[in-house]
Amino acid sequence: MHLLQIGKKTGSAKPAIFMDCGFHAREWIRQSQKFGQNFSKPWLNLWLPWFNYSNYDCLVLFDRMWRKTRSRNSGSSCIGTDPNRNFDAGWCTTGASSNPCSETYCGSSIESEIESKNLANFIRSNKSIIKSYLTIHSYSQMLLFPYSYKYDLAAHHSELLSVSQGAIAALRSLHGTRYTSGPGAVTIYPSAGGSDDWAYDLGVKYSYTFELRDEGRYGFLLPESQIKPTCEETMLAVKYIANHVLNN
Ligand code: ING
Ligand code: ZN
Repeated sequence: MHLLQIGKKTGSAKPAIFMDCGFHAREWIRQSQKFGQNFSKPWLNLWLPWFNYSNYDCLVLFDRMWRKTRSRNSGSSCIGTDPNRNFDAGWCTTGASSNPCSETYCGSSIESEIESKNLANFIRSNKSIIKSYLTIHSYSQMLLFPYSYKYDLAAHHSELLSVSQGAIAALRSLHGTRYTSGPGAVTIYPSAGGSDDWAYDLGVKYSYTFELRDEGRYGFLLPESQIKPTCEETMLAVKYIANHVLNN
């Protein structure tokens, strides 16, 4: 797995923002963001653009709508685990399945997938500088924050909500794209084992999941003409969050 570091690590330890794209193979739109775009910034950007890269060959040849990892499951002929059900956040209690054939299979254990384990290990070992965790999915036009695995409000709920509202207003200002924001459990659906909830409980306060365009007309098969506008508008929301992180 390749991680890009944009910006220099300095003695004064700049705050870092960790972003990943490509948890779920079929959500192609999210790794189209341009590398390094406008990122000569006072923060360090840690970017994992292809979380689930082993899938792309497979997708082109075999199944464009594949979601999970490609690992084998013992005792089953079904392949893969949902990496966003594989983290230590109420693992496999709600909105996840213990059936290896399910699209939301939580895996044989927490961090059973090499992709989840690598990401969790990296964030754990750089926890002191990572102030924000942003994970990019599609689709639904939502900006989600903890919790998804339970209905309890996060300790920083009001701040996370107001930052999300500022971010989606910035996003909308460019092309008029309307997002909704709120805790995952009530805004999209309850589901356990997600990376944003895990990062938040670890202590990364500004932990958000983006669900990019669209709202379902094209879904995962977003037309090429929407790639650039999606990237541009999303960048405004990311910058809004980054500025808040820097000033807090
Ligand atoms: N959506 C996310 C999913 O994994 C989500 C929504 C966010 C779930 C945060 C849990 C935690 O289902 C997509 N499109 O994958
Ligand atoms: Zn996803």
